[in-house]
Amino acid sequence: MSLNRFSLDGRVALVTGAGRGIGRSLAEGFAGAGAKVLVNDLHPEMAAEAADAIRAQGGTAEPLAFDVTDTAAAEDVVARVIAEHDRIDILMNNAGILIRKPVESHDMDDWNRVVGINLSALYGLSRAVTPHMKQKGRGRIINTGSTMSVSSRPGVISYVAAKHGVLGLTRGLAAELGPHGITVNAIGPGYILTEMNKKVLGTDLEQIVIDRTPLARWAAPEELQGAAIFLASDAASFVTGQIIVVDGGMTTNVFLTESVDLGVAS
Ligand code: NAP
Ligand code: GCO
Repeated sequence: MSLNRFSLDGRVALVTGAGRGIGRSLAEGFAGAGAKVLVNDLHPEMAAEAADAIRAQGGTAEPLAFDVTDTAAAEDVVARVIAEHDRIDILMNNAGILIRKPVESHDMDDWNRVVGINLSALYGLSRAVTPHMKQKGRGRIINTGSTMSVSSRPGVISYVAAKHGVLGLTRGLAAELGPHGITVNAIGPGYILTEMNKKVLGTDLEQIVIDRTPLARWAAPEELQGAAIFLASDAASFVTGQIIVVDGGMTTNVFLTESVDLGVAS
């Protein structure tokens, strides 16, 4: 075993939604830790560009474009990966979307689309890799949740429900797959500067997030790499069924950060 328990040398990792944003950053992080990364995205050109960028930095990566909600395609991809690489050590279920609408206009199409991508697809891909990981006696499944896995806010009801579901999926799979040497965990990003939040930057929400976050800022996608690499590595060999919330302290903070000196005896 490597002296560096955080190393991913020799591991094969599939990262979904990795054409940009958090997923791309996680793919880069896994590659930097030594993994061969299969870069998934809905868009072939985005997957290819992200994989090219990882190789240009000396990492090992190849694109693997498919729609994570297409269970048959996902199962076919996993079978091809195992046939070609004889292993898939890490499944990083990251792809996700968000719809911001009040309940009265947040219709069932919205609900089904968000739950399909943010929750059902994670189950489909986890099912696809489980037989192989069981045969190997080891595996890492990491799900991208959110602060909305452990809290909520108005206007994103399908997202809150799906992300709470991600936590339940994580815990349920951890319970069932643990005896087979497979750990299942989640990361819960806070407010991250990605395309998903492009529409809220410049609105009141941008400052509200800062005011509610003890670290008083939004985060960069690469600030999620550490938690994901840890969970993917031997360093987390006895960690399963957990969520690592990476939110600058937001979900532990009941006061506006600017009021931090209120009620403190001077
Ligand atoms: P992003 O910038 O929108 O990137 C997500 C990527 O996934 C996009 O390239 C997207 O393609 C792709 N994707 C969407 N549907 C897909 C599908 N069916 N199959 C394959 N790929 C698909 O989002 P992000 O901010 O990086 O978020 C990534 C994950 O982190 C999501 O699960 C999100 O819920 C979660 N998260 C984000 C934040 C945040 O503040 N950004 C915080 C907490 C959790 P399209 O361009 O077609 O959508
Ligand atoms: C929003 C944001 C959040 C983040 C994230 C917070 O509109 O509130 O997009 O939902 O994406 O989920 O953890």
